[in-house]
Amino acid sequence: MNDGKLFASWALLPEGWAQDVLLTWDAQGALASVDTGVTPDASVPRAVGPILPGMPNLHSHAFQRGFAGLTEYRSVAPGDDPAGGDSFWSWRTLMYRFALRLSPDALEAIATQLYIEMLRAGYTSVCEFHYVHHDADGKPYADRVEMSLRLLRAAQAAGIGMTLLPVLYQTAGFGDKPAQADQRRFLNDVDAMHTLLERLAPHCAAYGARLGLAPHSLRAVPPQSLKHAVTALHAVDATAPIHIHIAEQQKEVDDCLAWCGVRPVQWLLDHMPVDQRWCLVHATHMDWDERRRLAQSGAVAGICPTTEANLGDGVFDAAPYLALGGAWGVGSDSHASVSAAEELRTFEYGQRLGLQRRNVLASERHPQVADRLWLDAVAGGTRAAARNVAGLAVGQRADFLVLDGAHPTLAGLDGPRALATHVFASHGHETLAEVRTGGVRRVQHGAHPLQAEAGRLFAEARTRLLAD
Ligand code: NGQ
Ligand code: ZN
Repeated sequence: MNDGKLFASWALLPEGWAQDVLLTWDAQGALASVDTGVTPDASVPRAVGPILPGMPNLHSHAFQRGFAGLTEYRSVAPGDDPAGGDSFWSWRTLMYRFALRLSPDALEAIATQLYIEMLRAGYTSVCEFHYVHHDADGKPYADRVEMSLRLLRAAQAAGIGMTLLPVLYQTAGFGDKPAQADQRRFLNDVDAMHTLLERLAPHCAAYGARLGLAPHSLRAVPPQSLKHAVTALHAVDATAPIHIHIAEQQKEVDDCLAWCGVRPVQWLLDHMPVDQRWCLVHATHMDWDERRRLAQSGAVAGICPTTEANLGDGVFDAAPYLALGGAWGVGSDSHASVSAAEELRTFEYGQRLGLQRRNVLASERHPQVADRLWLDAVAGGTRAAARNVAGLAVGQRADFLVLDGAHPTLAGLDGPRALATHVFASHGHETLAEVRTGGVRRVQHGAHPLQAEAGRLFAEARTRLLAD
């Protein structure tokens, strides 16, 4: 039986901090009650510190964890002017080299390690934007769902909630530019994608995962395919989430303008029924009108601050978007960093550096900037994940974190100050005592029961990949 209860002096509910909170959850791992102002009897377990809702990670390419940290050297993309220096595009060339060597076993080892790291860092669900579908020659595996199943297994082993987003990838650039040889593992036509979705639906149901679709980008999916793929997805599940990379690089915006005369976010809003089911990953480069329309659409802006910094993408201009009520959440994307707190901190710091101000994303309702960031990112991440993970409310999954109130960094602080310190002034994850998904304790005293074994398999897999 999986039902349980936990009392905490402080808990961050969707509407804000509450005191003396008793959570109870049922045998299926859903919250059955959230009561405040409670005086618990002695038999009720007490949390060692404030409780936070678990953070959904809205954007992950799990395999990229396998070479995180290994592209931080000078390398110029073919065709690039060496004087221009390294760029997103030269990084991508290195990333493709790694993707070409990946085996199913390596993917499972890397993803298992990564998902354990995510849990230890405060993420309780992940949206996996999965595009390495085929073998190294670009031929489908005997079972087309091979690589997808490895990701589902990794998520189950770690105990993280999963939204699986198989990626549709067809072209190397706007205007039907033929795919490059080093993109061969990613390619499917819309019929093959429809079949993949139909095959994956029962697997996802069996693993308790949500299935969606990710047309990779406007660069990689021509308009007709985009429309047909969304129709195919809706035949499988009319409410399924749709994620797309949209405007990460200035070159992408320029190429889109050259192709159709309008910018990528504008093109998408003009041609597709963008609503709450959509997540626009890296909506970095938007003009005022795009920003206003995206905020009004209900779609989620998928922001990946540490990856966007690492790849030199640009800064998402957050203050006006948030002022318009735009939905957003965070993803660890390339996994240069895996930490919910660090993504939020980096997001706020990008604004501070740009505007030469402090606490840019605090609001009248949430003067503590960490409260605002955490609650917004849970709400937007939940919409992107399309699972019941909207925080500490009845009917939602019992996905939550317990801060370590006994740690010197947090000792003696109330809930709001403890969260602010966790986000802005803790070193790594040592201020996280416990992480639960569906009520089950996955991380205790910062440790996951599988971490030693998973770490060993990860290191072995990476050594083999680098040797080949
Ligand atoms: C990806 N990653 O699909 O892994 C992309 C790079 C591309 C990021 N955009 C490839 N961070 O966009 O073409
Ligand atoms: Zn991505």
